[in-house]
Amino acid sequence: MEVLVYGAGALGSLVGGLLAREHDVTLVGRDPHMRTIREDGLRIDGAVDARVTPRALTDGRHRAADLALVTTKAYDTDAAARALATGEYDAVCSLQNGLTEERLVAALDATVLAGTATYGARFAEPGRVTCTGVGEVVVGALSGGPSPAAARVGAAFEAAGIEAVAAEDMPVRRFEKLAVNAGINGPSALARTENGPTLDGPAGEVAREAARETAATARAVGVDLADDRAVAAVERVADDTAANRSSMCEDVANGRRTEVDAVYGAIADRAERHAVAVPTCRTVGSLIRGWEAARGLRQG
Ligand code: KPL
Repeated sequence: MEVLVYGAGALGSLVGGLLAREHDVTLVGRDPHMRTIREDGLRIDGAVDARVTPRALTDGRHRAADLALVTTKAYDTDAAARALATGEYDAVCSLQNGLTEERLVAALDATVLAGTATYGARFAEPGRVTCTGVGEVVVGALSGGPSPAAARVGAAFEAAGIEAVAAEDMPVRRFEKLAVNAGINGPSALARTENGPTLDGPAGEVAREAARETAATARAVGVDLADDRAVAAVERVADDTAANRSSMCEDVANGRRTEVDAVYGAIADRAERHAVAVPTCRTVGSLIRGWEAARGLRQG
């Protein structure tokens, strides 16, 4: 299968690199990472060891492939969609945080699939990414139900040795993932703790309440996510990734813009439309936005 990975950060490089063991992969990212991959290949270390030679581009416009995986930060989704709209893809699948798929649907003619990935990835240096935990990739139709495109994508992942599931319940899985991000990312960034201690320490109740509020919001938009399932998902991921720092904690530690709008903004917008109270998500979102504003990281 020909696969274009748009957004060769840590997760995009890891997933693209693993796929390149079996498929024809093109990574789209930034120099010096892309230049190093062109010159020396891509090295994966940690829980998986591999050296692969995917194509590495800094411009993802006017390309064609069977599948485009979108792995950019959520705030770069519109730019990714504009670039992908100049090319041709049978299917486009998001592996991003936040509910980004609707934006891809609005911009693209291709079949847009929803996806989640629980592989842990850390950018080590240009040309090298570390797998900090073997997980699984789940893909499926955005509105749920069977999807031949998702089945093909799932089979392509499995052929490359990646644990993959083609799921028919993506609506609930998307909100479950959003609950995990709401529960772990903001509290861990504010407490500056790894995922495990975030749940075990004083920030744990904030994390669990953010998950319950996300579940209430999901139910208000017609997605049947129980509070207990959302909280259990947060606790499971925090446990599985106990020693890792969340992407938001890393962003704050490195003085970078975060995905606050894609996580807490997405919950608050939907909650407001359906008169659901989400005070914890609003507070966590405001604190992270305040941190971004003080550093000039917010646009508009
Ligand atoms: O997606 C994540 C992130 O760090 O952005 C995990 C590891 C699941 C924590 O929410």
